[in-house]
Amino acid sequence: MSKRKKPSEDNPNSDFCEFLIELAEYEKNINRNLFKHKAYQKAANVLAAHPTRVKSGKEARRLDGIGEKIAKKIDEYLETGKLRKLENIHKDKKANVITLLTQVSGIGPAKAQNLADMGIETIEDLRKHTDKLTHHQIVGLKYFEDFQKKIPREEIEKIEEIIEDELRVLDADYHITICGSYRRGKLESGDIDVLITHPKYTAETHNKHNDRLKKIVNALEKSGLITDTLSLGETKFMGACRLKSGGITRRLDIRLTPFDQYYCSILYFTGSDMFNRSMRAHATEKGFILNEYSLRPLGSTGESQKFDFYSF
Ligand code: 8GT
Ligand code: MN
Ligand code: MN
Repeated sequence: MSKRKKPSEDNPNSDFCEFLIELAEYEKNINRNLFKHKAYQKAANVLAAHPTRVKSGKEARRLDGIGEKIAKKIDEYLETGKLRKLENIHKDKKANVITLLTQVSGIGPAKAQNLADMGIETIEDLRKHTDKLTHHQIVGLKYFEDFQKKIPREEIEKIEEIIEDELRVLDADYHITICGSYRRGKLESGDIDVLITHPKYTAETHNKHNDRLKKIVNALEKSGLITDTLSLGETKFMGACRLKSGGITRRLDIRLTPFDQYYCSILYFTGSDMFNRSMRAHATEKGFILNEYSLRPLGSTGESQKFDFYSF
């Protein structure tokens, strides 16, 4: 997962989106106000999807998710070309340090604050204090520069091919779908999100399959694709991979999901986060519950998975 999201290129409101995303990151990482974080993020998304240039705060207010305060910021930006609030944040040394530290994979806002309080100000400082870091954070730091770089689609296609080839050796029946921003058609991604299932692996037989993902990860390590593991559970792998020809180490997420939940998992793992939120709200309005496992009528027990393919 990359920690910074930029608006798409063909967006007439991209400058608004940029400052809203920056404010959203500030609320998440420094203020730790998730409510405000989501509000700014939603406003950025709404503006990113708006086909024409917004000419005033008043016009922006007519859009869903843009209230008085954000409308005022749009006016201030249109009038002065900048935002006082952001200017002040840029001058705040501690805020800059925390923003930098949260760019390291595995370092969240609380840990970043903690490290900043200890006087750690740069990536260099951090490299001298790895004793204060978890395994995940140490690997994140090791590949800090690489993980900042976006991954072109063609590289993801190559990685997909290798995963397919390696898994076919294990078992011909594996299904693989690359999700995340790649599945949303982006030309570049922050990481590679791989979803895997197998017809014999179902929600009911889950217990009998608890070493399946480990075997998959082992095979991909042996092939030389996976270089590091950040965390590995029965259904979720987070780590790093590298093409032999590529040279840049990439973040790799793998989920193993039961066959009978595959389509809801694909939907969930494709995102975006914001799209998932609005899709879940839409399902609720229609009397359904949608999550990464199933789509089922509101009030049903959840024991039955028979609604999984309900609308696919
Ligand atoms: P990217 O190009 O920056 O990687 O963009 P992305 O592919 O949209 O983001 P991602 O962080 O890789 O997440 C892909 C999808 O996985 C998200 O849309 C979200 O629905 C789902 N997801 C999880 N776990 C988590 C999590 O811990 N954080 C986030 N942000 N998303 C998660 O399954
Ligand atoms: Mn991811
Ligand atoms: Mn991703």
